[in-house]
Amino acid sequence: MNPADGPSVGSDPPRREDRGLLTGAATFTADSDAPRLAHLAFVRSRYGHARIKRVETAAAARLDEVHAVFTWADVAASDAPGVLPLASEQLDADVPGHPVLARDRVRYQGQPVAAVVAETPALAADAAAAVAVEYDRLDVVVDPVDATADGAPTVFEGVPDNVAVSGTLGDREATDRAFARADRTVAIDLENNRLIPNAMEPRAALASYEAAEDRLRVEMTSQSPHGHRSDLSTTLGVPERKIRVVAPRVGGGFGHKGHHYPGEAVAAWCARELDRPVKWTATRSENYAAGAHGRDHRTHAELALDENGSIRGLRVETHANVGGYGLGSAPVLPTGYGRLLSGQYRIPAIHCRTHSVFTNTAPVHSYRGAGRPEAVYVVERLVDVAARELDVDPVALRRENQLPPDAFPYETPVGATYDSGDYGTALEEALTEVGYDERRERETKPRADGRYVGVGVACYVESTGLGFESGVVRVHPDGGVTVYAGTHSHGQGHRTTYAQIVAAELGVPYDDIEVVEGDTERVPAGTGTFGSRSTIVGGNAVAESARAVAAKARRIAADRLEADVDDVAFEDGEFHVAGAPDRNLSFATVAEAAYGRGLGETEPGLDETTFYRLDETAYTFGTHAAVVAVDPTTGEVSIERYVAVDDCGPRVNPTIVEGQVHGGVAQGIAQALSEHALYDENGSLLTGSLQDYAVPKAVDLPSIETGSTVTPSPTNRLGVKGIGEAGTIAAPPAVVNAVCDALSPFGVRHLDMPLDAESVWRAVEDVSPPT
Ligand code: MCN
Repeated sequence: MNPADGPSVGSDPPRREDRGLLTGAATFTADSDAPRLAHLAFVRSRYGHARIKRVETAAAARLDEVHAVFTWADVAASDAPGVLPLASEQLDADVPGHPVLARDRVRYQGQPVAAVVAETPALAADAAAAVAVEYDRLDVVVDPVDATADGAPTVFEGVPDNVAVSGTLGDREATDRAFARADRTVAIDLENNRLIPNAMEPRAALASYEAAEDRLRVEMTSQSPHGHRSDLSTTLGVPERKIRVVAPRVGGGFGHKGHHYPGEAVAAWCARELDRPVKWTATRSENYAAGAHGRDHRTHAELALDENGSIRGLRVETHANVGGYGLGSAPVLPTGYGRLLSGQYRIPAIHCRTHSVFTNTAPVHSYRGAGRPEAVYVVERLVDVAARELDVDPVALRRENQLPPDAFPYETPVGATYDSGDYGTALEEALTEVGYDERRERETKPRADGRYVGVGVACYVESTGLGFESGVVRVHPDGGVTVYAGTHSHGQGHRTTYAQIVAAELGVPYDDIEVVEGDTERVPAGTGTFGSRSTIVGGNAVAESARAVAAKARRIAADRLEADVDDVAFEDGEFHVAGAPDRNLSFATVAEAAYGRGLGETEPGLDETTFYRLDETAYTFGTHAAVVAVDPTTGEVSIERYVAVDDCGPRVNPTIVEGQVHGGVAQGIAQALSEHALYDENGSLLTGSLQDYAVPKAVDLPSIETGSTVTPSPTNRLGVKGIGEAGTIAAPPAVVNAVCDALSPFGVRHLDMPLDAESVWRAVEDVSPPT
């Protein structure tokens, strides 16, 4: 087969992953079994904030087929530290870490207090219900602004103001000067609603302990197997070399499965303590109560402008909810969030101040977009509000301030260096597609059906990539190829796209290439899949290895053909001497030779490993446009058109890229219109199940129309940028801008997400009817 005829970069082979998913043959961690398998269930805190007076385990332990009931005292008596590593060194305060089972205090509803291991999941759940916990309830705070008020309940004694860490970016004085000189200033207060990630597959782990070798094997739902190995090593006090993390198929993650939690760590600890395999599968409610949530920002932002609409300055102050414990690096806001505050615009002065605040809610961590949706929402709402106050078209204001294509590389006042971009082209394409001009003309009058139509756009810039990844390309003696990568696809389709990249670089048929991820003993090292980094970092890692393998194969062929290496060409799957096509060798013959069967001077093996490192970020960008119709009598919002034009550089697989955009937009629309994780004043999660937390159904979503522009990134040889999060970043401001546009005849200036029917209806009722 001529590889050039097969799928390669830029083509659309169907996702290899889908056959198993569509036929139901795919298996997940919860499907795994083991001899003598026991099951783990947790006793979780009923309260948002309480001291634990007593945990009574005897009744549960006496139940049939209950193998053990553990509390913190048992963990403390073992050789495991039992505490999740936090980003403590990055915090302003030296707070205690998250114990895998509560020590003497619980700081959020759902925090694990005790663990029960029994013969079946049902027996474990029954036994967990038989554990009696006596609490002394403490005052609760759930809102990040309220938590900084004088007299607010204190989550950690050592942090009286509840502020885990504060930070600033940009030049305060220059920004204040820009505001002092400005012709106009515009301010907005907005909330970025708290969300709960909803992967189809809840978290799960099956841990086995091999006592003779003192080795742990933890099969788990992970986006970052090597990262989890390292976290487990710290929490369990077991060297990394003694832990094997295997992540089989993972049914979605959205950031949620990149973090380290008590569930998986306790399963591994129990397996060691009991010397038998132990499985834990989270219920949906456990995932809701005690998995990391996302977003939850309160922001005050101000824009300074000239009278001609040139933006002169931006000031932003944000309180972000960290939850009961600062997991990982999530609390450190200025970098992931503040760095994006210049958006697509030339803004001479920006200052951003952030406060990451402890509250009695589940830990908040990265959820698809992780800081970027929050930043883009601030900028894109502010620009729309400014346009309305200046009485100019929101698109005209964007055009006035957008960076031109010759501005790159562009250094923003908040420390980002944008690599490449052509923002205007993506904007114009989206506007043409959505029919922007004709829709604007209809803006102020209701349609015949009484609905008000609005159109909104959001222009975004998104940081993608960074860090290191390993990529191995191993050619087998028969010419087949296995690729190993340190990333871990959990829906993104790396088995397809990495094979396309390697097929293009190596020139072997796509069907001869297999991709392996998700096993710390088969893959040398890895960082994982998050931050839309896999293609740019992992893809370049496997591409480098493929190039090195191709070069070596050519040397071996030259040896065998007794020709100069520069005279050897590789075409149609064969090496041949230039000008002498009958002096040729197949790729498989060269592969066989590489393993010693007829090897000449060249060292044996056809197997290369690259530790690829990316120090510069690639900035994906685009424009999304939404057309909505709002019924002012019911508050119901329907999205009539949704157009997404994204630029992630060359697309390895355009269909996969579009799929990524579709999924992200669906989640972004969900944030804009329906999803909201809510706690009451006691710290009880009100939206603790799919029944209460309004994940949209397919009928609630519009048809998503995708377009693209292609601006390669100079940061990497493939020229690619990431695309996995673009939809969740652009959709919320596009939809909210469109709804506010539709409601402008009613004098509605801003509405906080989610724009559900009740809040839209109330907003319309609260203002005077249009004249
Ligand atoms: N791609 C491409 N050409 C490009 C860029 C990407 O063909 N120029 C392809 C990639 O090769 C890959 C997919 O698009 O198959 C996404 O690639 P990339 O943007 O590199 O993102 P990652 O693979 O690192 O995925 C992470 C990203 C994040 S951060 C979240 S959260 C997320 C997401 O991807 N969670 C997902 N997409 C998801 N999709 C599914 N189905 N499930 C999730 O949990």
